[in-house]
Amino acid sequence: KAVKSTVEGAAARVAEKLADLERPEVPGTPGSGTPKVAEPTKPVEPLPPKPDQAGPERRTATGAPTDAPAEAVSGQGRFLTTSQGARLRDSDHSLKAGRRGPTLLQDHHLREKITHFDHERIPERVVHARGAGAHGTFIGYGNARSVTKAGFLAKNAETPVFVRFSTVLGSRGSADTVRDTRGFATKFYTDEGTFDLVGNNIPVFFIQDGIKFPDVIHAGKPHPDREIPQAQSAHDTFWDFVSLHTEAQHHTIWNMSDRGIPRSYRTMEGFGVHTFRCVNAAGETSLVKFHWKPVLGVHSLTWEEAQLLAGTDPDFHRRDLADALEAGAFPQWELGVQVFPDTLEETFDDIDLLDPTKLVPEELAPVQPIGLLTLTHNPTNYFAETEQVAFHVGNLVPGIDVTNDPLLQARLFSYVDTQLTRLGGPNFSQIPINRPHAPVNDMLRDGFHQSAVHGGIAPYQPNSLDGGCPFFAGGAKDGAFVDVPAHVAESVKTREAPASYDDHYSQVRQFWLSMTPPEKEHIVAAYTFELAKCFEQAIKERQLLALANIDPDLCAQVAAGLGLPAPEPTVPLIDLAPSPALSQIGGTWPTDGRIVGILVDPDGDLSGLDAVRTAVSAAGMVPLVVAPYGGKLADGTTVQRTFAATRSVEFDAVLVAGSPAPGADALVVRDSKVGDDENAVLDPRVVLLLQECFRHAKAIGAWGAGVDALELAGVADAPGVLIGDDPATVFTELHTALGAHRVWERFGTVLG
Ligand code: HDE
Repeated sequence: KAVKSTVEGAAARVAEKLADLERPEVPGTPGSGTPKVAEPTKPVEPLPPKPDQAGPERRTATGAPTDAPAEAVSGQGRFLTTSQGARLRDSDHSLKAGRRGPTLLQDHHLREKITHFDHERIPERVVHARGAGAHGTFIGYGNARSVTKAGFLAKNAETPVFVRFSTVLGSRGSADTVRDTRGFATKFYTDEGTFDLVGNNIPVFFIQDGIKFPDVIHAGKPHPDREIPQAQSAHDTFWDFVSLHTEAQHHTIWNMSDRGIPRSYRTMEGFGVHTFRCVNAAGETSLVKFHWKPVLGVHSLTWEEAQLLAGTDPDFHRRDLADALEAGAFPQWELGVQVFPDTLEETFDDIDLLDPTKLVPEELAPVQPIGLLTLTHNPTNYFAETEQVAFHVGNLVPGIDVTNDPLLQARLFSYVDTQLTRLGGPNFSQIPINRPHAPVNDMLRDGFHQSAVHGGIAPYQPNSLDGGCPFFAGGAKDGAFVDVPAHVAESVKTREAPASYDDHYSQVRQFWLSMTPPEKEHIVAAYTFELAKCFEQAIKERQLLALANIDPDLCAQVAAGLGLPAPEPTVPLIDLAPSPALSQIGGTWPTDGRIVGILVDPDGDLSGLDAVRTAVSAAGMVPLVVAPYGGKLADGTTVQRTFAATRSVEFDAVLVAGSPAPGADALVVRDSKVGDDENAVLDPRVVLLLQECFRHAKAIGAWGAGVDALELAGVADAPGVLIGDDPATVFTELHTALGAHRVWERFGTVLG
């Protein structure tokens, strides 16, 4: 009875409240002839945008209030809260029926925490899953005006960019230094809309038509039965594909060359691969290939270094990029273009510009620099930026348009499509890293993860309700993207390729003939390694046949390594003029951010050490002091690496400092029973380190009795081994040697 009266009381109070409420006047009543709900009679302005949801005040890690930008503080606000902002007293214990449980279903905090965690992962990219990103700036030189009207290329125009480098085949957690193509994708946040240049570090591609992309990727990815090998092309299905589809041989020889194992993302070239059609302000068109030229030069690892690094530091490239940015060694690339007349044939010097398995040698069409990219900042959050960034070859700006390259045409479909699954719906361009910096006024509405609160009532065009807005731009004068009215050959529908696409070998041979002896040696070793990892005899033989069609000498060397007969070529060998620009050897380059290991005997003579460390830093490089054990040396220097925790592959060059003191048993181990110099032996970890550096053709320096160590390791007398009494002179010579990246003449003499 009591309950009943309470309910009745409440109902009465609600009725009273409702009676007090001021009711809106209803225009017309049923039957009176006027509609019950008012129709809008005049256009209304869109609703004002809602302010972004305000975050809690910012606090430092210790809880003190701070004005630091959000990305600089570890957490926000003083108290831990739920996703709804309720403060939490405990996030370590679930709510249980008594101390010994069971856990209660009603524990909403436990459920929120676990549920969110359960859904933290999104699908990794189907290709290019492993990557590293960086923010930067692009500055135009202004000299591309005659070719393209793109505003971001204007003189001194500054455009923010985000770049993502990647491998292709490996999963998100795979190693950086595998033999593979590297992605080099750049998002230019221009005033005229976002432009994405989604390129690779290799200027040609495996296939000529995008319809074969699933095939080549299925062949390169791990075998579907055992899901091995990870991030490798050294397996049967890859070589089955490329030996059957000989159009892939050009890309494959680039992968087998040193280009497949870059030293650093900072020392990679980038290529747009396809030919683009550019248009200038006068409406004149040109065909254009885009190139990125690294200011630090193009440099690679050796295959042995790459393999060791995959184990000792799988994040080698990611770390190198992040460390360089943090240290202020900002990597730079010049954007360059090769420009060709836009003819009906779409060829240049008989090279089909729409065939993505062909390049145009720089000797025939020089790369003209048109702007400078400088990377300056690491991402604040890997997932938010590097993982969620979504590139698309169709993100174009006025002045740059596509061609009919059948590979590019398929890409124009694929990139948006893949984001729908990967980023969970059609609104991925609202994710902060993908937001254009140009104003957006689209009529795309709703969908999963819609975070915009659109005003107005008429998301269609034209309309007469939302003020008739937005309007179409009146063509190019209003900065509109106008598709270039390129000629389309009148033809019949067909599933065929042009005849020029049948030449699968001439440029592969040209690449081979353009290499220097050490580069050729590396290519032979790479083919031999990869084919030796295949099991099927027929696949090895078929690939040897492809090699014979590239170059009989290349084929013979690989065949010898495999213990198989070398077949005769089945196509006439075409000798195109070699292109020296394809070789990585020659010239000297800046050494910014290179790592110099300094081996030190803690009991030895430390004089000169400090000066050398300072000189290495002053030269823009990173000195790392390596000693048998950690802690501090007698002169106060901190040991950064111990023999147990480092491997030669971490360094671009090594120095052996000073002398081991008589009787010291750290760097140089003397035979304790005999105790004389003749029986001195070197710590085996130092022997390994020095011999690896020697084999990998790195510059090695030593002064004073540090030279003993080189002698004991058997590496004292060879080109690029720099010995002297004065540490400063030794370092200067080492620095000069490092400018050439490696002591090239040592290859072939010690590697056999
Ligand atoms: Fe891609 N490629 N691709 N690709 N590609 C993707 O897009 C695709 C091709 C390249 O760091 C995917 O967002 C097709 C050539 C880079 O986020 C996908 C074809 C070149 C990246 C896709 C190609 C590239 C991708 C996977 C043949 C060099 C990484 C995830 C028609 C010019 C971008 C994604 C990043 C990524 C499709 C060929 C470069 C599936 C269908 C040629 C650098 O959309």
